[in-house]
Amino acid sequence: MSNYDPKTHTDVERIKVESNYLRGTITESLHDPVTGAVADDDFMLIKFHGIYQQDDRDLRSERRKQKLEPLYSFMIRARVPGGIATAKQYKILADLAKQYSNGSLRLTTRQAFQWHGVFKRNLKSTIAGINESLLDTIAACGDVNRNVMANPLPESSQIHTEVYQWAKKISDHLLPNTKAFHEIWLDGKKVETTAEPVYGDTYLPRKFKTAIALPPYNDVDVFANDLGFIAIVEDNQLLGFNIAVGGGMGSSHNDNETYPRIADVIGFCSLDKVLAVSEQVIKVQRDFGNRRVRKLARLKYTIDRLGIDAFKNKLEEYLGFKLQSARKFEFEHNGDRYGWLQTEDGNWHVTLYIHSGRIIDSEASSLFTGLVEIADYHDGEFRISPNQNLIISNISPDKKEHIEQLLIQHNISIGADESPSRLNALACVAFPTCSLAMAEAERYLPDFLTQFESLLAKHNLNEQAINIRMTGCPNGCARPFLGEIGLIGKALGKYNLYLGASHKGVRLNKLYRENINESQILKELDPLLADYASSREDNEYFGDFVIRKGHIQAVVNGLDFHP
Ligand code: SRM
Ligand code: SF4
Repeated sequence: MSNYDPKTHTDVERIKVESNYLRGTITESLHDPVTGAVADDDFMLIKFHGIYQQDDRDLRSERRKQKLEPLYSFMIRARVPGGIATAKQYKILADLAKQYSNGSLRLTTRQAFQWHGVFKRNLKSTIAGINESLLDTIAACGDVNRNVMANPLPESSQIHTEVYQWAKKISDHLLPNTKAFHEIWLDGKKVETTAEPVYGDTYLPRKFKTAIALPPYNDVDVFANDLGFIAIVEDNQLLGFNIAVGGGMGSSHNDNETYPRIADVIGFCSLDKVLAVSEQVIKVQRDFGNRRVRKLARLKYTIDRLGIDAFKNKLEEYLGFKLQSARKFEFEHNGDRYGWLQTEDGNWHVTLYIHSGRIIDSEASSLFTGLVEIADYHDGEFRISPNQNLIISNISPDKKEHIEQLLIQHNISIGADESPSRLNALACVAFPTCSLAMAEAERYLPDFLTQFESLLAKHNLNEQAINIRMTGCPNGCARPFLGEIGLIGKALGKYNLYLGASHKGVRLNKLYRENINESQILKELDPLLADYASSREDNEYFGDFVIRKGHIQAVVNGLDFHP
């Protein structure tokens, strides 16, 4: 039975239902030589295959003047559960970037790899190459469950391995059933799809995100996810997971119907119930999510519409059993730890600082080339952190020295020379590739941080880590509403300033000043930092301080986000 109602549902629902399980006319679009773009409906469908059509926004007006169509190209996102790739895989992915994209690889805030600037004629070869590495792009985007995040820290290795395996299992379990991907991109045999057992023919009303956190680390920002699993460990044994539902960051400026929301913890499930819980949460959202208004379609709105208790009851009805009471847990922070670390097995791991996850050669560092050389030599893994950094993991003791030398030779940072605030800062991609950007983020953050560091120095706060998260729009791709300082693009050079999220990712921030430029932002922060420097308590984070001192109200419930 289809969920589709042509009278009330959005056009995206029509596109999905008419797509023959995500096939649409993608193959025809790929062969159309007249344009660098794909057909309108395929624009939406390719997302389910891990691909976004974009155009270079730096060149838009020039091309318009020349009466040319925009310079279309595609962003491809791989599905990398838990962010783990082998060095061998990394090498393949980097080679593909060199051959087909703009020469960079991008690590995302959800532990995935992205290629930008791939032209239509190169799409199939790139996707086939990714598949040859034994990774894929299926369901990396689209109205389905996306890349499942997990804590990539090697310290807690045995539990980490288990948690990672759960990320992979959940990710695989929730993959769409359709074979469209293999047919279109890998010239696979045509196999008719007759059903999508989990999703149905209209898939989900909106994207769906899952993460697993391993306390005390909340680097995955588990409460920003539609579905979060929080590992409960006793006597070094993984017992199961607390379940958190209804997180999300996306919102629109000046639209109080939309808001970021922290997920609610609704119970605990043992390991044998994890897949059932993930599947049934999806099914409740599939059946009760809003298909009439896309901007209100995420699970967080479904939950607030139904009420959390009614949602939980519905979920238990779908599950056929009751969830156990949530267990105790405690998060310490949501950032990364940099530099070298040795685990009990004798292996080494090094967390690199990668500015906004962009792996590219520049004047400052031959990062791209250096990582390829390391990948050639290394036989362990490359793990992507949820904060856009890279961990070269499982380096055997005899290989450490050479890898260390390569890092130095290519001027690749392990965070030693960066300020704590820079190390904690995140920015989304924004210009020039993101079609939704209203202001710069990745390209502007380094300059902003230089100004901010001067301000910190003025108040003797250089050693204090303050989470700054900047995005080019309120969709929230760098989880800016969980930043102690959130800067969210309003227009070119103008940002809304948000304050008061916690360092642990358990409280949202709130609007402090609207539509201000760099000098105004610094002017607003100056007295707050002065106050912080003089009257903070021991170990008090900036986000907690501004709330204690009444500079801004605490927001733990998304419904209180707007004034
Ligand atoms: Fe995002 C849309 C980039 C993580 C919320 N996001 C986009 C698009 C695809 C723009 C578009 O739709 O045309 C951006 C592509 C830019 C580019 O050129 O690469 C984009 N999002 C990213 C990445 C690459 C940001 C980064 O700097 O790393 C992240 C890729 C993650 C991944 O590997 O899957 C990314 N996006 C997020 C997150 C963070 C997270 O999930 O932890 C969020 C907030 C959490 C959430 O989903 O609520 C996020 N992205 C959005 C939204 C708002 C969704 C909503 O509920 O309203 C959009 C817009 C949309 O879906 O319509 C969006
Ligand atoms: Fe684009 Fe906005 Fe996401 Fe930044 S937050 S990548 S500008 S959609």
